[in-house]
Amino acid sequence: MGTRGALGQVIVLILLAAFGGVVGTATLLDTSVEDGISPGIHPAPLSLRHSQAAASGEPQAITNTAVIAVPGYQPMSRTAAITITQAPDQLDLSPSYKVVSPQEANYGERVTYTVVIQDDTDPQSHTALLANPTGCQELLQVGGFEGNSDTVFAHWHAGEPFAFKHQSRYIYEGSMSMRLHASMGDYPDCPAYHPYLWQAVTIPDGITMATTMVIQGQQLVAGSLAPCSNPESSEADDVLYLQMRDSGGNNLGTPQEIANGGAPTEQWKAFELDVTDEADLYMHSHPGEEVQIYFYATHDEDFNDTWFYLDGLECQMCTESPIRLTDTVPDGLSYVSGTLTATIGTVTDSAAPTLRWSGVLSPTPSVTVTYAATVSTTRSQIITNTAVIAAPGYQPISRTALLCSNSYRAFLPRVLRTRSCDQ
Ligand SMILES: [Ca+2]
Ligand SMILES: [Ca+2]
Ligand SMILES: [Ca+2]
Repeated sequence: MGTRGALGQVIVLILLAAFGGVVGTATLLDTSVEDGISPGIHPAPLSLRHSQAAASGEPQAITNTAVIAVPGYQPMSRTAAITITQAPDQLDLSPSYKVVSPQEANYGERVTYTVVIQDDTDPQSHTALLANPTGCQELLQVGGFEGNSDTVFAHWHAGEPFAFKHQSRYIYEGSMSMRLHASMGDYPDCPAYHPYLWQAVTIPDGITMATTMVIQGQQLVAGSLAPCSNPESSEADDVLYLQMRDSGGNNLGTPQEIANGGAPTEQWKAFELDVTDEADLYMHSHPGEEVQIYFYATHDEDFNDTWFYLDGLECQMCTESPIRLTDTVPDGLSYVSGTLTATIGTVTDSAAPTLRWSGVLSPTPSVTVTYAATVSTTRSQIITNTAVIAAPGYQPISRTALLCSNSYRAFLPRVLRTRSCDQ
């Protein structure tokens, strides 16, 4: 799109849409030097995340506006409209197969089964599927700190006394945000503060697997205005962290740094932290219970002090629909305990001889599942071993491997036995 802009030059703004948080590009084509921007193309990288949950196959219009600000001129905006069509949920698992090695074995001998589940869905559909995991939920309450203190602190716990403030000096959205004081307190004692801010969120029931948990928001770093602090100070010694904790306040994993006082820009900056690993084990063993999203700031108790501001906090938990494999080891074979493995996803053999795998085939489009069995029959027979692959909304498919057991007992002409085992 091209427009003659208020700055007197032709400005062309190109917005390339991208799925799933892939970085797109906004480009300025500027033909004038009068505004202080040299002529040419000025790429401005930006990240676009298609997070709306459009129905499958339904076009969805998205308008994206860029604001161009040049010193001495009125800011101007240019808009690009794109339409994203959520790809139909297509899975093509037809290349999946199952094999056994060796294909002939006698009583007591060990064989290895391999099931490869392969998705041949075209990559474009795959990307769109990735961008719209099923079942995302926002877990935080009043993440923008709007409302009066009673509303905010009905959900948030903050401390220690005087080390935080629900305030409006800096706001990213709405009229309020939260401040944590990595600083000394007031005269005459100038106590060292240890500020914290946390909210407990409940893990939804039914969370099984392929779950992601991401905490994002806006942070701003500024020098402390406390009377004990050195004026305009702030320093990298002062650090704002996020720590996941269990419902009893015990740490889950290690803290992640959000910001430090080394660059007191007084500008809001977005942050995004993946806490899936920290929360994952706990979530699976404690469905329906709480975890604490715990922010805290440290400082080195000198008088170069930093105040951290937080706003627009979100905690998104997303669950993708897994694909499931069920493989029951048939009579005549005995599963070798502990041999079930998979290259991705989760396996369980607790219900052996029924073996299970589940996981998501994105971005990796295939998984290899293997296990070992020993021949437990003394009969000469063809043992048919079938795996069933199921995905939500699809007809299950099955894949079979044939094993010829105790073939030396088959007093049949070899040509017949061979034909039977190779069919
Ligand atoms: Ca706010
Ligand atoms: Ca210091
Ligand atoms: Ca300090």
